[in-house]
This record gives sequence, C-alpha cells and structure tokens, in this order.
Amino acid sequence: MQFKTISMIGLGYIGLPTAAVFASRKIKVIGVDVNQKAVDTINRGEIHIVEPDLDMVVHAAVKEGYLRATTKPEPAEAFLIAVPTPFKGENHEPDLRYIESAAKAIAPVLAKGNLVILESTSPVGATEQMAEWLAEARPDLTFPQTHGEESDIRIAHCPERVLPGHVLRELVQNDRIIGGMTPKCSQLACTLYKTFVKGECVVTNSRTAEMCKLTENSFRDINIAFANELSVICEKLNINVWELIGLANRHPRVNILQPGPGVGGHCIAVDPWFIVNSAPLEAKLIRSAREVNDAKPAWVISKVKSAVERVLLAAKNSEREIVDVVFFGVSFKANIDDLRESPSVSIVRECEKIEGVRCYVVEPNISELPEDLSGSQLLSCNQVIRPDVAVVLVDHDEFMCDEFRKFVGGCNEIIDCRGVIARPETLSK
Ligand code: SAJ
Repeated sequence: MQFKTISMIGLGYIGLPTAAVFASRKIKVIGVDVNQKAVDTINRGEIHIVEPDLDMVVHAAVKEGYLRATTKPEPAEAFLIAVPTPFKGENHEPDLRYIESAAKAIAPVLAKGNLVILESTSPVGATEQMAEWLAEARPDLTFPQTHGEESDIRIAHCPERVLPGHVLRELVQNDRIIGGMTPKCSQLACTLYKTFVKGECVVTNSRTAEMCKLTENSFRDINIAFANELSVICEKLNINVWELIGLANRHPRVNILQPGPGVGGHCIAVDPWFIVNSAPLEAKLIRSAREVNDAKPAWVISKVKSAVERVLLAAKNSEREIVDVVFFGVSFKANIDDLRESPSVSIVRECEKIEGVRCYVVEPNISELPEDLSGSQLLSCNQVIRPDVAVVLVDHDEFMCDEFRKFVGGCNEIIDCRGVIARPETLSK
C-alpha cells in the first residue's frame, strides 16, 4: 500500500518536524493542532518552535501544497498522534488526557483500513487504552484488541527518539521501533515509516515499544544521576569531578556522563516516572536516579547561598550590602534556547530570593528573560560585569573558550556546574 494522505495530530516539537518530513516525500499531510495560532503560523509557511532547518522544510512543504494545518481532524489513511504526555500529582501518575482527546477527535473521521499510530512517549498499556477509546467512539468499526488481524483499524506505537537540535537528521537516520498491536499493524506502520526512515524499522509489540522508549530515557537518567552523585561526593572529598570522570573514562569499558545543575527538558525528567508508577516496588534504581537528579538544583542553590555569605563576611567592614551574582546560561542544555523545565531557571528563581543579592543572567540564545525571572537582568556576552559570584549553569559554545575561562576564572567565587572552568584542557568536552 502507498500512503497518499496522512494526518499528524499535534504539531509541536515532534509532530511538526515529522509532518514536514513526510510532506517533503510528497505525501499530503493534514496537520491538526488545538492551537489556532500555531495552525495559522504553519499555514503561512512559518514555524512556532525552534529547531535548526525546520523553517525551510516547513516553508517548502506548505508552498508546494503537501502540508496544511487545521484545528479539526479530516479523513486520512493514517493518523499519527504526537501530543504531550505529562504526569500529574505526587505519585507522578501519567496524564493521558491529551491522548484521550486526540483519540476522541479523530474517531469520527476514521474509516475501514486506516492506521493509527501513537508516537507520544507513553506508559506501558497506553496504546491499548487508546485503542479502547477509539473502539468506544466507533462501535461500527472493528479494532485489533477484539478482532486481531481481521480488524478494520490497524494500531501501533512507534515512539519518537529524536534529540532536540538534531531532529531532522535523527528522524531520518535513527532506527525506528515499530510496536504493532498485531503483526499486520506493524507491517503497515513499517510501510509508512519506510517512506523516509533510512535507519532500520525494528518490529515488536506495542507494550515492548512503550517500555523501550521509557527504558532509553531511564538509562540516560540513571547515568546522569551517577555523574551528579559523583559531583556531590567529589565536592565533599575535595576532588575535581571533571578530572576524575576524564580519567575513569580512559578505561575501555567506562563511559560516565557529565554532571550538571540537574536534568531538564520534557523527556528524561518525566519518562522514568512512568516506569516507577507502573512498578513502584520494583523500580528502585530508576526512582532513586530521579531523586538524585531532582535534588541537584537545591544543592547548587545552597552553594550559591554559602558563596554569598562568604562575600558578605569578607566585606563586613566596608558596609557593603549588595552581592552581584551572574548566572551563565539558563536553557535546559547547551546551545538551545529552550528554557522549559530547565533546572537552571529554578535555580536563578530561588537565588533571586536571597537577601542582598542582585542577579544577572547571561544567556546568548534568548533576547528576553521569561516572566518568572523578573528579578534578574539579562546581559549580553559583551555587557558582562565582573561578578562577586559566578555561576556557570550551561556549557554553551560561547562559554567554552579561553577568553570566558579567563574572565570567570578571575572571580573570587565560582560555582561551575558544567566544568567549563574546572574541566582540565586535556580532557575532551
Ligand atoms: N544532561 C546532563 N549530563 C549529560 C547529558 C545530559 O546533565 O551528560 C542533562 C542536559 O543538560 C539536560 C538533560 O540532561 O538538562 C536532558 O538532555 P539530553 O540531551 O540528555 O536529552 P533530551 O531531553 O534533549 O532528549 C532525550 C534523548 N534521549 C536519549 O538520549 C536517551 C532523545 O533521544 C529523546 O528522543 C528525547 O529525550 C525524548 O523526546 O524523549
């Protein structure tokens, strides 16, 4: 079968690039999003998110008539759902409300022979739950959970695995996990993805595909937690953690990741909780890694507080009352402008509350600070004042140079969360 028209539900960081890549292969894509502003922007051939080169691909797709956005689903041969899956409450329970409303929105336009793919990172069982919602809404059609290979509708979970900042390349090059509810569902989903995926399309069932995506991000979270825990231990033992990791990584079977101010973004800090929530007694290590990473911002804040106290103590006789603290970088990782779920933002926000502190932020990737950092002033790289306390939160390229190291290295109080100053030059970034 050759797909001529498909529909992408959710035009965010994953849905829009995926829609644009399908459209670039001359498949008609109907993009659906509840956000009217995003829909209008896309229909003008523009984009509402930041991702390298995406603007060009979307512009071409819209201009050539292969991509069109709307707020209301229309009939198509395949529906791909890429909506958020946050968690709610203290037990980090997965919140499937966006998947539920996407399923309910496409149900009226579903037709026999259609393929429905859940791309959103989801807890184990979410694809089967989605299939239930579809079946409830369309009793006139048959679904894999009741009719197996004979079903009218094919359903699969094919999780996205792309790295923000490299989405267009990774969409095409990465292997794709195809978790059909039946082998025929997988087969059809493979046919669809093979229109652009150069990596291998590897077939499994929907539950394993769900767990696979959660496992990948939990693996990374645990490894970052190991690095973060080492950084706290090394501080106590007066050891340079960057040197330590560099040395340990010279072992052929050791590859420790880098410590930081905490784990941000919408994936790694969220997805492991789905495993913990499904198996609370068994997922001990996964939970512990989340707790270690979530505790890191508070550790950084306590270091800033101690540094401020030392500055004030040293200046006791000069009647000095204000301490200038400059934070270098607030995005959730290097070389992006994405501040959402950034541990650095929460660190700055808390430090703004320290008495006697004046906060500045140097973030070369943004032109204004978000509202929740209204107590800080944004400085460009060439406006920077010499701070009393320098806090390096992100290892942006702009900070990875001798000039920056020399400037910050001259400050009395340095809290170097990324090893920009403290990483020995002989060790790679
Ligand atoms: N981080 C560290 N130390 C490191 C690596 C990362 O502190 O050594 C921090 C970053 O600063 C950031 C957070 O972890 O705050 C997450 O960054 P990331 O680059 O590890 O991952 P994301 O969230 O941008 O993308 C991840 C990727 N997953 C894996 O690498 C296993 C990506 O492939 C997924 O598609 C994406 O999550 C997703 O959408 O789930």
